[in-house]
Amino acid sequence: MKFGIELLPATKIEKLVGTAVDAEQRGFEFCWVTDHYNNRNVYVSLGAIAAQTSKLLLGTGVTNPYTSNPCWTAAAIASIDEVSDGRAVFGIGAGDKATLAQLGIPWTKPLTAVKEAVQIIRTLLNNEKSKLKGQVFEISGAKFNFKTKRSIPIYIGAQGPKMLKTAAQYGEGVLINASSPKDFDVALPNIKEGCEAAGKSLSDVDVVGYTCFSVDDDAAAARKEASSVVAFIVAGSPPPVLEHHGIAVSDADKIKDAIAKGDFGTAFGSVTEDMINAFAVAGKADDCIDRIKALEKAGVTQFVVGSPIGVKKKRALEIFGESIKPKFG
Ligand code: F42
Repeated sequence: MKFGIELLPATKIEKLVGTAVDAEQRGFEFCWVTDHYNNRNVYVSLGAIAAQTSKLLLGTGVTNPYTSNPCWTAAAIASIDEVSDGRAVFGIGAGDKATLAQLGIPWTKPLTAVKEAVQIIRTLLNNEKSKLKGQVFEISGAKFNFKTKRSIPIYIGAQGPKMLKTAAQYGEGVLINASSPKDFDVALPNIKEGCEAAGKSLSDVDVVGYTCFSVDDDAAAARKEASSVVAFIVAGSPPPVLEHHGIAVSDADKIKDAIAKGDFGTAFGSVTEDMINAFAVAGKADDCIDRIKALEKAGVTQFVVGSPIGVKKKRALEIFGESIKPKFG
């Protein structure tokens, strides 16, 4: 099992860099920085982290094909690879419909947009000329003025069946926002289909569990900390996903309504133990180890600790380094 950490540049970049340095020392191999236009910029964050770390692989976790042209994005990740001395990994997903709507950007053909963007970006990163008359992008001969030194692995964020297949077919890795083995049981056949379409084996694809994670010395405190993130996941989950986890749609609606009204006390207070079990990896170190082992059995090859990580991030990373990582060779 490989381990990664998700960082949100909602906090000062200086603080983000501190957490990344800590994560590197605690044995994480990947650092994924999220991309939302209303947070600090993902590439500036990755560049700052690159300057203070030496081993961590640094990725966009994830960018999208819409807020910047794929050629611009390709140059941005190539620049991160240069300043980090070959440590960049590139993560892209469809982006968030509601956020893009705020920017006046229509979410046109998201699956096609990701596919075409990956094609354009890979060509440029291979120091070749990109020419594509696609359904979303029309690139009439783009080429870098500089050379990249190596091929940067491409990871695709995916939830839906078609995107999962596409991710396995066109990418070196698939980033799945899920914390329960049940979700990977559903995802894996699609990933295998994508591998078959590309003539590669499942072991060629890094299957990443991008989880809601919370560890603490006090299990109840860790689970309570996770409940605020779980509330938003439950509110945003479609009925089939809720039903798959045995969660009543009416219970989820209660949380959704409370969030819409800004009544976060009710929303977070309505999160049940079953919801936490379905949408988070939370508890003491041993609880988390058991769940990570179950995820490994279900096919996960990289485990990413995502928000909230713990009650106190610093202590959570200590627990990870001292008690969790050593259990995975
Ligand atoms: N989104 C962000 O904006 N920022 C982040 O930092 C971020 C991180 C992140 C990390 C992991 C992860 O898994 C997702 C993450 N996301 C982040 C969310 C991501 O950007 C996507 O919103 C999310 O992954 C949802 O994508 P999805 O896999 O569910 O794909 C959507 C587009 C979908 O509907 N897929 C369908 C499917 O079956 O997979 C296919 C839809 C389809 O076929 N569309 C057709 C097409 O050509 O695009 C068009 C159909 C038509 O009617 O026109």
